[in-house]
Amino acid sequence: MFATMLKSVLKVFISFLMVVSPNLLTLLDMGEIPQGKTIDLSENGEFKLVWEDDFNGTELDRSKWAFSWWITERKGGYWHEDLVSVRDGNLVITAKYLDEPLENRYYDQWHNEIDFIDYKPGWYTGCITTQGTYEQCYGYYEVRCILPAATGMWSAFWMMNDKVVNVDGTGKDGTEVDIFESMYYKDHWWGNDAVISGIVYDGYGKEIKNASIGKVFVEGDPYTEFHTYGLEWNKDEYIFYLDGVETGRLTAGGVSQNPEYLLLSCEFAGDNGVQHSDRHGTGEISKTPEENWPAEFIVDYVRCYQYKDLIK
Ligand SMILES: [Ca+2]
Ligand SMILES: [Ca+2]
Repeated sequence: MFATMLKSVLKVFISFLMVVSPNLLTLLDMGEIPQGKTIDLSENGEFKLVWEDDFNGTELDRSKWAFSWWITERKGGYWHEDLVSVRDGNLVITAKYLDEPLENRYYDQWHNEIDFIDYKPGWYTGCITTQGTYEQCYGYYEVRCILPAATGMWSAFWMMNDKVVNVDGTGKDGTEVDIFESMYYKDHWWGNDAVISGIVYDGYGKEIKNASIGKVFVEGDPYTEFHTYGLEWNKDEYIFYLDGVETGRLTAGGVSQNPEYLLLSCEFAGDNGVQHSDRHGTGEISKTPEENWPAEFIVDYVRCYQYKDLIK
């Protein structure tokens, strides 16, 4: 009851802040699902399937995916390939606390360390990417998945290229496109059955720019049911989809005109491998209730389409 009241009061307060700051509007939008257009992936439509992984094997197909070896210690935890598996037709990225640290097999370019960073006891999960195996400019991208169910979990299907850090006042060189991010599980004070979608460009320093369509509410329970999250990307705009229906569009900064790679990841908010929610507000992870752990990000498939008229 108190939590509900607190939530209502905060919503009013946030609504007031939105008037003051348009950035908060994009960050904290609490609107309904917009009724946009429906994506047409039929043979008669404008798209052709050009790349997919249905995760039908018994291990990750390394011709399609790389483990994200370029970064090992990640925010409030560690990424490790042992937390990534394929079973029952799905990719499973597991998240859990380990008292016994795993061996770090990778040189960490992100931290410019000469030696491997020693992993410590802490929160472990994984990330896979098509960097170096599949990159594409424009098209339609879709994931079908169940989100990890625990406060503090931060799963995402997103795109990047190496020009995202290039500060030129635009996103045309490269833009981080967060097709969906799930960082507010429904136990969180303003969590619910929703994800957020948005873009980031001009790096991650003081020049960082971002835009978001805000919260997108899922009809049903994204933590126990499969839903699809999609992005249509053409030279003029990004169009986000939930279960095949448009949820919003973004054009800020100009749309990326360069190929980008895909990432599927789980993260924990924090710094230097230590979990805390201060910077991203995902909520503190708790080892209890024990039934929350291990949490699993379950992915049925990833599909990439291209506009037929862009295929030579
Ligand atoms: Ca730029
Ligand atoms: Ca599958």
